[in-house]
Amino acid sequence: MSRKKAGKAKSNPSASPKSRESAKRSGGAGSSGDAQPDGAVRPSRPSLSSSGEFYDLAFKVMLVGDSGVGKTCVLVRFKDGAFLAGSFISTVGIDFRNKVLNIDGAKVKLQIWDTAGQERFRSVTHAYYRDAHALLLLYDVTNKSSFDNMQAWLTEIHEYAQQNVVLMLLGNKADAAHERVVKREEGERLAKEYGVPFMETSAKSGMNVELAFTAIAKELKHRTMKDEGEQKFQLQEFVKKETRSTGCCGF
Ligand SMILES: Nc1nc2c(ncn2[C@@H]2O[C@H](COP(=O)(O)OP(=O)(O)OP(=O)(O)O)[C@@H](O)[C@H]2O)c(=O)[nH]1
Ligand SMILES: [Mg+2]
Repeated sequence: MSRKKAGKAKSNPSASPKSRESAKRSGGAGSSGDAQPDGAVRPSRPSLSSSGEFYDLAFKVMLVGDSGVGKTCVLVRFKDGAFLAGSFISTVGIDFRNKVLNIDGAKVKLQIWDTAGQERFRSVTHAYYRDAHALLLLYDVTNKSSFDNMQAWLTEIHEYAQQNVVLMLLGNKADAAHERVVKREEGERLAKEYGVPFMETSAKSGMNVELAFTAIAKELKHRTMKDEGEQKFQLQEFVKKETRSTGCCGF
């Protein structure tokens, strides 16, 4: 299996759809290998990166949800293992980071797009949906309106994203027990209604953050590399099992 280097994390906070095209040409997830009919990228030639990271498959994952729900913090927790405490700096436009995961023997590169939740950047976000292989839709368990807006986000996703996009609902800030206004059961109910996997996360404590991205990467990998005789991967079942075993959401 050939492997390609993973590009270094890039920061492009105000990227427009136009600049995104040039980013693609100069090394975005969609440009560094052979695009397959399923949209996954399988690099054709191995090469060595400065960080020594190679990958077999590449996918684009988008973080969406209202402003302030913790999208950037979830991404920073996943990428750097740190929590961005202190004053809230709202994302402008869009930004992305890469991370390579080892999924069942394959190196899977996730290019993760961190979108701005603010309404005024919505048209920028719309332009990215169609390229996304997976979407993590976040609300804040301490903010009722962010949860009430899930319906509108799901409608938007239905309108702009690919039909077979992998979708997961995340209730973030589960560490903030005293400020919680959305019960875990409410999140579970909504997810069930829409048939999507669900878990509560905390960018602050790190709870379930790695799991959310790993589950997405597993689903995308299994969809792309269907090995003979291998059992079909069940994302919902995996999430249920793993969140239970990590004692999810026991705040
Ligand atoms: N307690 C707690 N606070 C969090 C958590 N995640 C994020 N925050 C805080 O919530 C605020 C907003 O976080 P961001 O990650 O910047 O929010 P965002 O969704 O990226 O917002 P936009 O960029 O405007 O769309 C910051 O002050 C964070 O410190 C969490 O898991 N727990
Ligand atoms: Mg942000």
